[in-house]
Amino acid sequence: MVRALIVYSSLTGNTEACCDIVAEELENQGVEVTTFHAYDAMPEDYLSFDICVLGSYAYGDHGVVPDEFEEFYEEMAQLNLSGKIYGVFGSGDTFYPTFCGQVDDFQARFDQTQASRGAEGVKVNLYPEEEDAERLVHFARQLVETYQS
Ligand code: FMN
Repeated sequence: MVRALIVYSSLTGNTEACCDIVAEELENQGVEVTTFHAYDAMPEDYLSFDICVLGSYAYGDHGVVPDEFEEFYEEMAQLNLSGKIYGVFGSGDTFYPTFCGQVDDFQARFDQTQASRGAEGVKVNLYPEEEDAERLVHFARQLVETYQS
């Protein structure tokens, strides 16, 4: 069975709602899903999974990685995830000059690990509305399709 790990962080529930949509669709696609909060996860945890997913909100005026992901983000630089598929989603607020910069930052980090991007990152403005949910479902399906191709 294909296995996916989603590591996420959410302060006010928006990213968590995105995470639930992604997890449900991965399960619909027959994937066994494990979900860890950023506080309880280390980048090495991805080594035991086929599909590596990360969901984070944006923090700081330039959309940077939130505090609880900082160590994780730093440690990702030493990780080799070649052969694995990854995908990043996140929530932010278009009010800020840099909208969802954390999604780009985490994608760049995953690229350094030599994992393959299975789907383009999804940036959600605040809480996922219907159209966002569709993009997140598509994201999850694409991750599985890329893994299987
Ligand atoms: N969103 C952005 O897109 N870019 C930012 O630079 C940014 N900075 C923020 C700084 C602070 C102090 C706060 C409170 C929010 C900021 N946000 C920014 C918005 C949050 O990322 C957004 O509200 C998000 O939906 C929160 O997700 P959560 O409900 O999962 O915690």
